[in-house]
Amino acid sequence: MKLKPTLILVVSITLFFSCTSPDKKARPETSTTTISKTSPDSLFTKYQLDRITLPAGFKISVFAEVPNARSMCWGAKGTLFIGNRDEDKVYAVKDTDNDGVADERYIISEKLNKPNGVAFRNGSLYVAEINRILRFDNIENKLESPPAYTVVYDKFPDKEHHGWKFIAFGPDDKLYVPVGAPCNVCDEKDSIYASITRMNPDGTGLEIFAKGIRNSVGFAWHPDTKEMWFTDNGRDNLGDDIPNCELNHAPRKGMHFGFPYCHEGDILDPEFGKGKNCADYTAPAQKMGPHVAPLGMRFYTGKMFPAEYQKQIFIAQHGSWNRTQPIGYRVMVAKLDSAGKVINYGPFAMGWLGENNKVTGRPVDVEIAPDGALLVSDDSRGAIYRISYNK
Ligand SMILES: [Ca+2]
Repeated sequence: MKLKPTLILVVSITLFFSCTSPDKKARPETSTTTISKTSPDSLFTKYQLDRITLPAGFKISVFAEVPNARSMCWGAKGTLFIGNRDEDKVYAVKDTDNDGVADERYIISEKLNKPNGVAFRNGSLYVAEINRILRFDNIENKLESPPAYTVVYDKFPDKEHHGWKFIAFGPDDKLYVPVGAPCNVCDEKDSIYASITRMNPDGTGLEIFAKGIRNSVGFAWHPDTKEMWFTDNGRDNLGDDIPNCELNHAPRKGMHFGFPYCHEGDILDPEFGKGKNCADYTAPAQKMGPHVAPLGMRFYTGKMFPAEYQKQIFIAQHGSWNRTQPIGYRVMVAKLDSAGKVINYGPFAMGWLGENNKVTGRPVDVEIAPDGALLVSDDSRGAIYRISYNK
């Protein structure tokens, strides 16, 4: 491990209210901070990364400290953007000297409503709150003095239950936005619930892409087929061992993945499944284990990892909150064959759930860094880890 000191420079910005056009909102009133210097070794110790087990040749380190780090996306100029769920900010970090440790950190916006999702397109950062999509233009040239945001869309439901959103642009240049079920299990009349929607980048043309999805907090498109894959969190209160959380494959618009009628492809819901048939819905491509809480996922397209990981799916599992024996708290890999079937599903990074069920971290999202390292966000510790490979 390199012993270069880390310079975490937190840039101070103070911005003032400005009112321009009807869809331009107040600038963030962001203020101040600190400059701290922490060595990679002491960060490794602070986050107890000695507990983490990885396949041979891989190692883990701390890339950045970011409070309540949730979903991540890269800008075009090497900026990593990070959303919040339990806090109200959107952050950006940069590793300007390419040593695998972020050395600049910025607050892009604050006082937002669970800004969990971030996506980047043509120089603009898109942020998903509970009921709105916001856009920050030319953002990488304005990190120290972020612009006011433009409201792209503000008609999503305002219910908080499963209301925080992962977002991403698809190969069709549409912004994909999930709308979770506002409950543990329910059959809402408004068909926008329990769906993944998509819209044009300007907020027009909203349509439902897929239905029957309880709460997806992560999706990505296969680099060759351009088909969508997504994670979905199974319902609670059917016991410790059912239903499984799901990895799903949605190659076309209009598919229904079962919720709330059928869970994990083969379990009818005791209440909402009456008179239904699981064969009428699309079963998961992979059952991921009960209550594991799969969130972010990405296809590996970097150059750093061994060939066996190329175009395979890394999946962050946040971990169970109500299972007798906790499960999850790890990064998994699902491997696909050339026909797109999952042929292997197993652990990649483990150890955040330790002896006596001691939890030292909760993976939320994964992202491939420009150098091919795998970043893992952890909202519980406020950190982003970097998993790298050396032969
Ligand atoms: Ca650096």
